Amino acid sequence: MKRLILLGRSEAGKTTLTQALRGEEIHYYKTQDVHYYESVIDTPGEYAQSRRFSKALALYTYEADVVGILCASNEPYSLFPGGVAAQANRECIGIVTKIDLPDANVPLADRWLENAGVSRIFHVNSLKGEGVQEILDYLLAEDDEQQ
Ligand SMILES: Nc1nc2c(ncn2[C@@H]2O[C@H](COP(=O)(O)OP(=O)(O)OP(=O)(O)O)[C@@H](O)[C@H]2O)c(=O)[nH]1
Ligand SMILES: [Mg+2]
Repeated sequence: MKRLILLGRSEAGKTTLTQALRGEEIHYYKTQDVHYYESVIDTPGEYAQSRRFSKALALYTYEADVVGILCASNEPYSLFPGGVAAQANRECIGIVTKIDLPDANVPLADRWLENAGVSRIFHVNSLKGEGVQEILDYLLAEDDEQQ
């Protein structure tokens, strides 16, 4: 199984998705440093929001097989500049989170992630587990293809 690193602003839903991917009970936990698991690396949103700390995230991508750029469906603007995925020497996927929210604008989040240059996009509601299996299948399938 490939290891996925999750990047995105604070509150984007990285920790909740990490818990869903790992089959854990969902509980709120404010991420203050990088959490390194076998299949997922969970990062603090503040790292992505700070010019200085975002450099640390670039280094952490080397520890992963796939870079996951998260965008919540109700974010007011995208944190990720156009073409930023090209800066990673790993495959970059997009993940739209919180698709269940009443103010969700999934097509807009899709456009932002496409502009960032991701290879494909997943849609999740981590609280209900919706879309989570698709990410797991993708991480497992990629592994099979390599063998
Ligand atoms: N409705 C809904 N709420 C979600 C979803 N995913 C996460 N949340 C909520 O959004 C809030 C923030 O989620 P976190 O997973 O802690 O966000 P984070 O990206 O890890 O934030 P930082 O640790 O600050 O970087 C929590 O209250 C979650 O319950 C989702 O798919 N749907
Ligand atoms: Mg977190």
